[in-house]
Amino acid sequence: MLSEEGDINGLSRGRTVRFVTGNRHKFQEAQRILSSYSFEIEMVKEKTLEVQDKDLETIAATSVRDAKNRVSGPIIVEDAGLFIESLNSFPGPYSAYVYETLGCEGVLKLLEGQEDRRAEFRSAIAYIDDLMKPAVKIFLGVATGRISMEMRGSYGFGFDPVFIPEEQSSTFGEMSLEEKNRYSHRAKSLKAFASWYLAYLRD
Ligand code: ITT
Repeated sequence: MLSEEGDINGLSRGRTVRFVTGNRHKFQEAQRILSSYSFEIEMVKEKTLEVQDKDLETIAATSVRDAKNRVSGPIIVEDAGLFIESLNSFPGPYSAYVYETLGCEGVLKLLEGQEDRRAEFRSAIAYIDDLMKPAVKIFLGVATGRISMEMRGSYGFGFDPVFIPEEQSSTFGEMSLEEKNRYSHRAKSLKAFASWYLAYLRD
């Protein structure tokens, strides 16, 4: 049974999930996406351990286990990245570093003269709570699309100004939060998480 506070028999599953992230844009997107589900999310602003690995799932799982040492209750972390087809999926798991060093301009330069501009954003959400520890649940979301010819738009963050989702002509950078959430990798992984979580709470 859920108590007023949402805990189940005083255990750690409950109506508030903590999103451990250093990125407030991610949190704002998540808040909007999850607003139609009957649980709250709260941002815990903290950088989590990010191991080097080719799989976002592994990185997210390691991060959430690390975060669990400091944050109580049900928590999620997300690892995301931009995978560019003609660059053999680069920058992928190195997206944060590549964004900091080369930025959107650098990615456009790498693709100069390249006709194949296919790319995808991927998101891996990892969930853990005190009951599940050390087990972790992972939820994936992918947004396919292409890299634009130039930077467009000032909404969002990271590579948003150069990513055009499939069948659209605007970049994520030109889209409002609501619009981006219709197509984004993060919306897909978070919705998969939210559906599972509601069923898990009912169990
Ligand atoms: P955390 O604290 O949650 O780890 P972060 O910004 O370091 O935040 P990630 O490692 O998951 O996040 O993301 C890697 C980079 O990929 C991120 O810094 C962006 O440059 C880019 N990225 C991920 N999702 C994006 C999105 O929805 N739009 C634009 N760029 C994105």
